[in-house]
Amino acid sequence: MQGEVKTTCPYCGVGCGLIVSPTRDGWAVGGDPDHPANRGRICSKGAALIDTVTAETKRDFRLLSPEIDGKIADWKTATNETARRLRQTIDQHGPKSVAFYVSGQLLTEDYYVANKLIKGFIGSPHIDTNSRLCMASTVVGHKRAFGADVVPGCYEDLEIADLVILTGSNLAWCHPVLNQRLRAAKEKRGTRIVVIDPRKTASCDIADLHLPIKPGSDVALFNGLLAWLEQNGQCDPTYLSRHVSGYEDAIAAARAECPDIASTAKKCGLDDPVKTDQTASGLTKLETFFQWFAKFERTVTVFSQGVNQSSSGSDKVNAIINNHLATGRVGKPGASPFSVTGQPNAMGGREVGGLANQLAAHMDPNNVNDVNRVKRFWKSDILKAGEGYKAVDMFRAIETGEIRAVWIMATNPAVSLPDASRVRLALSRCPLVIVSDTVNDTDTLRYAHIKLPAAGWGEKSGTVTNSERRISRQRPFRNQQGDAKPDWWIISQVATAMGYGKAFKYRDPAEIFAEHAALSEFENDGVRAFDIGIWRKTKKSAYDAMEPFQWPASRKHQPKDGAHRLYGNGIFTTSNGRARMLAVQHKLPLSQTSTDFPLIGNSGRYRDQWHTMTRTGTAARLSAHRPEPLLEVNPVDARRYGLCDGGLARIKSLQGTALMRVSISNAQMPGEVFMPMHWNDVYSSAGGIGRLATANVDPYSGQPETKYIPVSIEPFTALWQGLLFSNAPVDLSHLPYWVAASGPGCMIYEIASDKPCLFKSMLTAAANIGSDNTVEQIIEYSDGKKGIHRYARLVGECITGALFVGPKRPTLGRDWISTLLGNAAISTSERNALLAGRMPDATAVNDRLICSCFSVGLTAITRAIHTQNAMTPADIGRLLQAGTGCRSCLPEISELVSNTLPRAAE
Ligand SMILES: Nc1nc2c(c(=O)[nH]1)N[C@H]1C(S)=C(S)[C@@H](COP(=O)(O)OP(=O)(O)OC[C@H]3O[C@@H](n4cnc5c(=O)[nH]c(N)nc54)[C@H](O)[C@@H]3O)O[C@H]1N2
Ligand SMILES: Nc1nc2c(c(=O)[nH]1)N[C@H]1C(S)=C(S)[C@@H](COP(=O)(O)OP(=O)(O)OC[C@H]3O[C@@H](n4cnc5c(=O)[nH]c(N)nc54)[C@H](O)[C@@H]3O)O[C@H]1N2
Ligand code: SF4
Ligand SMILES: [Mo]
Repeated sequence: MQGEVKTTCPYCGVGCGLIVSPTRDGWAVGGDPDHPANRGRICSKGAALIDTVTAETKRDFRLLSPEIDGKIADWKTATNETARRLRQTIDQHGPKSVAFYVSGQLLTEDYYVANKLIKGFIGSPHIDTNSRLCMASTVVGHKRAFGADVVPGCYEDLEIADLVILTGSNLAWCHPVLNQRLRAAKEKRGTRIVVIDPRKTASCDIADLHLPIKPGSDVALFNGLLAWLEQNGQCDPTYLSRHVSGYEDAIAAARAECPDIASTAKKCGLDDPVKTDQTASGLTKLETFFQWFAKFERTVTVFSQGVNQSSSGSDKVNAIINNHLATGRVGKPGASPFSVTGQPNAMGGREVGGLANQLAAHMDPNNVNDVNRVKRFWKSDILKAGEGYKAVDMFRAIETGEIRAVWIMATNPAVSLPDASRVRLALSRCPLVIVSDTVNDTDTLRYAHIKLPAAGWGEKSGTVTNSERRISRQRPFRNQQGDAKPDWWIISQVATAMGYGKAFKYRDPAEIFAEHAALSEFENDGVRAFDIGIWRKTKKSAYDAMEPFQWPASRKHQPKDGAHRLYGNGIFTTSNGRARMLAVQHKLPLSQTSTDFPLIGNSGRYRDQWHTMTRTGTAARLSAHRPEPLLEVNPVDARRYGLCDGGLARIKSLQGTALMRVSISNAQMPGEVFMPMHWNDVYSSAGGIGRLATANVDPYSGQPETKYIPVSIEPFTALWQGLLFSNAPVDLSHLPYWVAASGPGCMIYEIASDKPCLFKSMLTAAANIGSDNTVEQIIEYSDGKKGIHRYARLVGECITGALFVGPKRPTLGRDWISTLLGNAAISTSERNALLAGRMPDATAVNDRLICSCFSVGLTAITRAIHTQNAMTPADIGRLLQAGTGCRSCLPEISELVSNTLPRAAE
């Protein structure tokens, strides 16, 4: 299509700049050395972007045409019919019967247009976004403390700080390039790093201190810190008197709750002998943490979902910010509270006002002046004051029939919302479900009456804002697949078909960005922090040439090169210019364990999967890192509940059940288990945890408590287990356990059941992918006594399926077999090796992928440690190259060399 293209990664909120260059048979991707977020760095997900792009096209993962009630339609019919059904709903049930549920993965331009259509023209306040599950508590915390939703710091702060605290953040896996920057800074200048997380994560690899607090106890910890700072004369009275209000109340609350270190330790579960081992200085870990906070002026506290996804999420955010305000450490070089955002455009969504309690461009839906201003700007005669339903309530209103039409864009709520069974029930009852997505099968799409194919990364054009307020361009480098169209185009066409054409006459995203910029400076006069007015008249050519910049970017405040901070002068966005400290109190999580559900279920992310796997699940090298969802459990609990490593376990909560492979690990504290958030009905029989999670929410932010799910666990005894390889879809719905993963040449299914099964039928039932006149043949080997069965399905000389069954989980060369299925023909020796269950080359057995850049697995690394005396990650790098590419696997390699890596099930 064209030469080198500079664009931005579509995954995490680090917002790395990438360069995509054409190659003979596709494209190559690398980090952009000029982009300030990453300066050429990249992580395992970013590096595998081309794999996902290629896989999704090759293997028919994409949604290529609009569909109405299961029938393919052209765009004119689809947009007209969408408009007609929305209009009919509005006519019969009023505008508030319509809702949009959108996403931090939309580009700013898409987001702006969706927000404008529903609020300004349909006249419904009900638009909310998956950021409700993600950043909503931080938005509340920022507004309460600073008067606006502003991240004061920038990435450079992590490099120049003396102390970096990661609380509720697994930076090594979730913001890997920021973690690389932090690691490099530590190597250079010895930055102290503290991790506050109930479990030991990959981020602990470079930490000096890990505080495994009791889940949900962050407010007590930071209240304890505040009380201690005050008692020890470590607060900054000058800063407080000039720039902060609420200090006395906040201190009183903190002191009442946590008068000393001992009481704080008790509240946070750090009085447990297992957790309190003293540091070299003879102090307890908690004392050490407090002393470091007092000592290092340059302190950054990074926080993420361990803080936000809680019924006290907003208070946790303010408890953190309180300590930074008390010590005058906000927006100064190397000193700030720092919320790292999750999605590529979580920030952009907050800027356009995509949350139900936002209006647009940092304006308030409850402020009549703001509403009138936006009304004038949009030339809307229907925009009204008032908030819409937040995500959980929105789906409740769908369930009751109050909302009768929902348009879901770029999110998969049937998986990611808590109490997912109830969300599915709501969707199944909703008279009109419209879903815009890039792929052709998601749990949510299965409920759609109208499916609209969206152009994906690499095809669409627009902007995203990263965690440090930096706006960058995503640029296209390939043609749109099938009939797929950019989201802004789809929304504008529907708006036009509904009769609002005048307000949605956009020809390209540059026009939308210019309008968004104009609204941000409209009657602003410095009142609203978000102002990118210098772009208000931008033309396509300037937009296309846009370099990454941080906001604000207004006539008063021109962005400069380099890092930019806000509030460093102590003047905040509140009416009196003072920041606010808040009196907050530790509250127990709303979800509570009980005798029926005695364990705390924690949930979160894996290094190489992205959310509900619709994209990362298509790439073999990303799937190989963790091919199955693991229930991570402490050895004590494993014994108590009769679980064994590598076995299967049933997990139950008040809401639902799940089935996962067990991984026994000391990284988990007794009484707590960890589960990944990624699996769903497309990739597993029962690996989704949305069905387990409670829909308890923070009272201020409405953010669900997905990090604290009371559960019970019990062994699931399988009669047999198997590995199934197939390059045609297989219906496994009769099995209690199956998990699908993409292999190099086909899909690989882990299967198991407590009942006998007709094994051969699983292969024959798969759609025949040979041409009509090719004979399909099943070759087999069985040892009935041992319960071992092996089958291969051949079409001509090609192998199209294989199945291995035994009483235990077969440990086979997944990659080797999967590659065979991708090949044109197999040799006799390969055929014999398959039936004998023998791999021709033991090194091809990639039991668990550690380094995805150089395809190095656990076995090879372990062997290098034992036989080649590798002592450090650098040794492993020299011997195997592992860990020398994107470096995302360094934490795991260093765990392996120190021989403490919890062995995940093979
Ligand atoms: N690989 C990968 N990277 C991603 C994503 C992905 O899907 N995959 N998603 C992106 C998105 S949208 C987001 S929001 C971010 C999320 O990034 P993170 O927030 O870093 O990721 P999580 O794994 O959800 O949770 C972080 C940690 O919170 C801990 N935690 C649980 N309860 C508590 C508690 O009560 N207190 C404290 N202090 N910690 C607790 C968990 O043990 C977990 O290790 O990641 C982004 N990056
Ligand atoms: N238990 C538990 N639940 C959680 C979390 C947790 O930690 N634990 N984390 C929460 C958090 S922080 C988040 S952010 C959410 C994420 O949850 P979701 O937003 O539901 O997850 P995704 O898989 O990213 O869904 C994005 C969808 O958009 C599609 N898509 C991709 N690009 C485009 C595009 O350009 N246009 C359109 N129209 N569609 C596109 C993808 O194919 C996919 O179906 O999950 C939340 N749920
Ligand atoms: S850290 Fe990785 S996933 Fe995040 S933006 Fe950078 S390359 Fe993408
Ligand atoms: Mo998120």
